[in-house]
Amino acid sequence: MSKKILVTGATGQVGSELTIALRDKFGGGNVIAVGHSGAPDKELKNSGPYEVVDATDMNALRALVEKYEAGIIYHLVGILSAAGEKKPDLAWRVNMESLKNVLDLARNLKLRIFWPSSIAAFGPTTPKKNTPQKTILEPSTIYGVSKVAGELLANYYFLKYGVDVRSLRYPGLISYKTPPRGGTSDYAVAVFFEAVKNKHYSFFVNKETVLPMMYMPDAVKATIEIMEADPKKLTVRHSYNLAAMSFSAQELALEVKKHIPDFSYDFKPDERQKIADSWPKTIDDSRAREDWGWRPEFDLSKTVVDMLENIRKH
Ligand code: AKB
Repeated sequence: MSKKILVTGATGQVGSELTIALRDKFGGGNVIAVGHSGAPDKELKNSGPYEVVDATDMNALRALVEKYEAGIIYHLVGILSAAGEKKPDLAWRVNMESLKNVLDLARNLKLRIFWPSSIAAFGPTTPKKNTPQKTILEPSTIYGVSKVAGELLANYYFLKYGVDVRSLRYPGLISYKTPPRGGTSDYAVAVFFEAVKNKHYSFFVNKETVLPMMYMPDAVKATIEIMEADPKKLTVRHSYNLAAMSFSAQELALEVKKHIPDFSYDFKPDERQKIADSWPKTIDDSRAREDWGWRPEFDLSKTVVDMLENIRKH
């Protein structure tokens, strides 16, 4: 199998960091960043090939795989939960058609695929504490519906066609390289930028809101680890539960305030509160730990220190 890697959604929150990590590991020329609407930053553009393709366009995507003789796709294209509620038809089309294209290419060209699911696959009827790997999946957002459908489709392609597709249910992701874009967990990113710039942040969820979260270096590590894992060890082909930490919006604000004493904050919940309330508070990721040795490195205090340091630097 060719060692060349395509990363779709490369200018997004995960893509912009995962692409660089993959280039560091496998060489810049071997990792092709594929963007669509977002503009690549200097680092992404200068560290290896950059292509513009709409992943819902099967012919264009196939041409790209053939041009580079790619063997692996990290398919990160997706419209997130809050943005999806504003444009459900578009979210379904982008999230599902692009995934179907990637799975069909994998089936025909024997590619290995990574595709992220999310805690958004869970819904109001899912047990909220220590949410099990196998549980009720009845999401109330179109994004969540596309994640459940995507998990089922991925597993179907694995069973029916032997496609080597691997997936993680990402928690809310905290990172400093790209601004938050249409997610419900965005408050856990925006608070850092606002605290540094304006010394004030209005959370769009209430102070008791607890969600599973993860710092981006852990998400990147997990993504590369599952893709490098021995396929015989993978017992889940829908999507693995993945966890690092859970905290309330208030706990996050207090942790930031430890480092910025004149930081002030308040809570003005909007329509995203309902989405946050439909998701779990803590996740049981023991299957990922047992199957391929998953261990997170960042807790809340380490994350806050690193985020503030990097935001000030950049
Ligand atoms: C969102 O908030 O929509 C995403 C997610 C949890 O998948 N960050």
